[in-house]
Amino acid sequence: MMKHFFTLTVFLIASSSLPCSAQDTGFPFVLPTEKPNRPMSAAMERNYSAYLAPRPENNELYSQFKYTRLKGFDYNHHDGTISRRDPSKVIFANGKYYVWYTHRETPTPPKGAAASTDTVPSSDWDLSDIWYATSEDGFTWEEQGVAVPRPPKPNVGWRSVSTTDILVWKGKYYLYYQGFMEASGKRGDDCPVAVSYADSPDGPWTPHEKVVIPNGGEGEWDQYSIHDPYPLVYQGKIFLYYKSDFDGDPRLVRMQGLAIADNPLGPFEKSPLNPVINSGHETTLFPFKTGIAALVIRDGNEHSTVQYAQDGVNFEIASITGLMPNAGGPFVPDAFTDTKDGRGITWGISHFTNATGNWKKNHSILARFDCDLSLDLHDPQMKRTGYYFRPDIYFSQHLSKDQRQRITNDTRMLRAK
Ligand code: AAL
Repeated sequence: MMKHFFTLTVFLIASSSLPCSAQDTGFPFVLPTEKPNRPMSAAMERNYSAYLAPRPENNELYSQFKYTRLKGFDYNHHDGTISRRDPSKVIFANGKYYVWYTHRETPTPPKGAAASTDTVPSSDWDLSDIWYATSEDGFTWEEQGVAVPRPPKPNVGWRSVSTTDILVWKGKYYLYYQGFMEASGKRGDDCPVAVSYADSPDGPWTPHEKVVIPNGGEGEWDQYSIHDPYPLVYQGKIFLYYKSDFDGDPRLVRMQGLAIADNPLGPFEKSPLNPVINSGHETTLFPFKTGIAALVIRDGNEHSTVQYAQDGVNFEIASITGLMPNAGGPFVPDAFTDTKDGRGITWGISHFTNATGNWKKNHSILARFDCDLSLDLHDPQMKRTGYYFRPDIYFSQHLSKDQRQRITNDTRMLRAK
């Protein structure tokens, strides 16, 4: 008898401590648009605290991505001798769109560091120059030719200039790019960042001939590579995000850092909080509301996410998505306006590496991506969460021989018990 009285007492005390709403019913059938006043699990707390909306279709920083083949670029029948990759952000000037990118045109496809020569590339971005193209509609492009050629030895980038991005600052144009002083892969994908400038997006471009974003000090995360320079204008300064590969081959870790300057030619001061993004590969960012948003792709714990930093430094996951653009160079109308009301993005140019799936003809192609990461667009077709892939796509991601052998051994051990 006492046991039942005790249980009833505990239940009444416990019940009385719950808000009255939770006493009566379970979680409501109609998903509340605002955080409900009731005890919730960690997952439901997160659903209301971590994302801009409790469901993805209303989350301005969630989107699917759609891809379109571009017209106007010739790839020598995809034999690996011409490659275009790592596009810049897209800008609109003189009544048309502009994009800059790594252009490799070599007698052979890449052959690796050991076999590389003055004419044989080690990697897909070795022995490259920065070219550019223009477009009336963002789908059909007209290649204009070289913007920044490799400079003569010993200037920074004499071996290869690649992976560029554009900054427009006080009416002048600046192209930041990786400057290789040896064939990529000789020691690692090691390079600093250099810059050239012009009065017009059509050039002529003047090289600054100094390293503008230096490698880190010995033993520091970015001691060897400063990749994917990505400048935005934010808080009245140049916020240049970049990626570095560290922890050493073949277990490379890729994270993203930030360097800030008042002048496009530097000095740039690296954030003491670097790395500021703990995952990702190439850098793709844009002003959003009062902060900065980032597409975080491919590598690291938080790959396949869109992230947001209210201060441009401390990034949090804003959504989880898929099939993200590799090396995305979005069209960001307010990339350089020092906006306090970033409107987001709806399209850009990205790349596909090893475009034919044949490493012996390795080369990359540019492509267009579209999305709805914009406060000024509401496209429900971009806000779906499901993708349909035919079964053969799944079967193409098959077990390796070692995995099959491990499974065979496991079954054999089970049978032997
Ligand atoms: C890209 C970028 C940088 C690297 C190589 C070419 O995805 O991260 O540019 O150096 O790969």
